[in-house]
Amino acid sequence: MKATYNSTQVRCSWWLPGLLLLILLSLSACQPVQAPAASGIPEFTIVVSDAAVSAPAVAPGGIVRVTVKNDSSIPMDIGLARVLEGSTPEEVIALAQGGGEAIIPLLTKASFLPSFNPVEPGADRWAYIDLRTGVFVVDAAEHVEGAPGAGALHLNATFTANEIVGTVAPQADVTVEMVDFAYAMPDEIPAGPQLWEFTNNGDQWHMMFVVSLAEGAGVEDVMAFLGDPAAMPPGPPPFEFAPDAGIPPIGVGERVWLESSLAPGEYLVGCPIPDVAAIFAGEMPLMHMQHGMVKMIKVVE
Ligand SMILES: [Cu+2]
Repeated sequence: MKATYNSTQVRCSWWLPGLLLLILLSLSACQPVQAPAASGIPEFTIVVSDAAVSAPAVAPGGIVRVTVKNDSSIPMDIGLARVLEGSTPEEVIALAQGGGEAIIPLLTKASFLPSFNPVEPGADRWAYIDLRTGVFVVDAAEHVEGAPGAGALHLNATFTANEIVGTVAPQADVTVEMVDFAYAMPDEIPAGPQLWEFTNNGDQWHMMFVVSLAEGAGVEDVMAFLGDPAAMPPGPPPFEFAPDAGIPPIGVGERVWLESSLAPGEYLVGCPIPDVAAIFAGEMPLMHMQHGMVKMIKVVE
């Protein structure tokens, strides 16, 4: 797969801005909302300092609550990934430092779990994650607006989950099933803090951004903007990101719960990730949104 990617690198270069943009989108997703831990769910904390990431060497497997705490002096982008069968944490760590262009090779070696972009100094963020069992990498780097550059300092930790300990799923308020290429989810969502359960049942990684449309703008305007921002007429973007909503990219088979809060109104949700199957086949990829992974939802009091 990597060889295919290399041979199509030039042809794929046009979608890189879109890919970089989706990382930017992931940065605005999922701001924290405080909530007490549900009972019966094991939990552990990952702490990032200026010099190191500390995580338990062995974490409880199954469904766990993971808290990521930033004890460093700068805002940090902190993400988790599952190391795929046949790959090593060292390979994943090396690729994670490669910036936007290493993302496609990285996808063949790691399955993304939630990332928190950024975690402010002194702050913490959390998610429920179905770790199942496996080997995991934590990656922390100084927060950047937009795509991460190659060569920035990354701090890493590796942990394993050998045994299913967490067998209780938190009670979700909103369930979102992500497939290639659609969201199965309610059309109407209650306003205020809600626990969203995201499951990736597709064959590709997926994400969800949540935006409110500018007056008179439609889904075509959002797709045109994401596809090629430079080709858009001057003026503000045709949409505005909803704070505290959506999910950054997660890998195939992953299941994650995040709490977020939306004000009443109408929102567009969508997945701007390029069609990786097309990339691996050496074809021009469309965004998942262009394949239909986009939807209007209504948030009601
Ligand atoms: Cu998608």
